[in-house]
Amino acid sequence: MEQTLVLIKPDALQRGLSGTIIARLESRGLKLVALKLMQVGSDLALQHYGEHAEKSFFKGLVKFITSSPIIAMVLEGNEAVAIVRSSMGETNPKNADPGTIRGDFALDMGRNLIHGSDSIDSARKEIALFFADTEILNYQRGTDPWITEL
Ligand code: IDP
Ligand code: MG
Repeated sequence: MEQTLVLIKPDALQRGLSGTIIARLESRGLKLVALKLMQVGSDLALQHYGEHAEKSFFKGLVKFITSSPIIAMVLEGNEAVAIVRSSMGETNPKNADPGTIRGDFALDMGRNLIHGSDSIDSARKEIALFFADTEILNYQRGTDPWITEL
């Protein structure tokens, strides 16, 4: 089953929105298979956001993600990568549809609350950056057949 990395960014924790964000993804049917509260250090931030190293906003992005704790989690489900991206909404909250997390709770590109992997390949790499294999659990929920047609 497909897995994706989600980060609840510092702004979301500071604003008390982590429970709301987890609830939205969990109630969509995605299964939580790993979760931790953590402080991102600069090494991890540079690795995670390395693709943006040349961008003008990179320095601010690294400063922001290391500024206060985050919640990292792995979510599992059919097409989990695309499902999370659609629940997140567009990167710029101005363009994010109402009903999405960014569209309902964010205003600013640099304070857009949530990260979700953008492809299966980046999900695999990002999950390995944030979690050891032993931290990712494999379990069944009684509701699984009511969420996914097997
Ligand atoms: P994504 O989070 O929707 O995948 P990316 O393009 O991967 O968006 O950018 C990573 C993060 O960098 C964004 O979530 C946002 O916080 C920040 N970011 C992207 N573009 C800008 C910008 O133009 N100004 C400020 N921050 C930006
Ligand atoms: Mg991205």
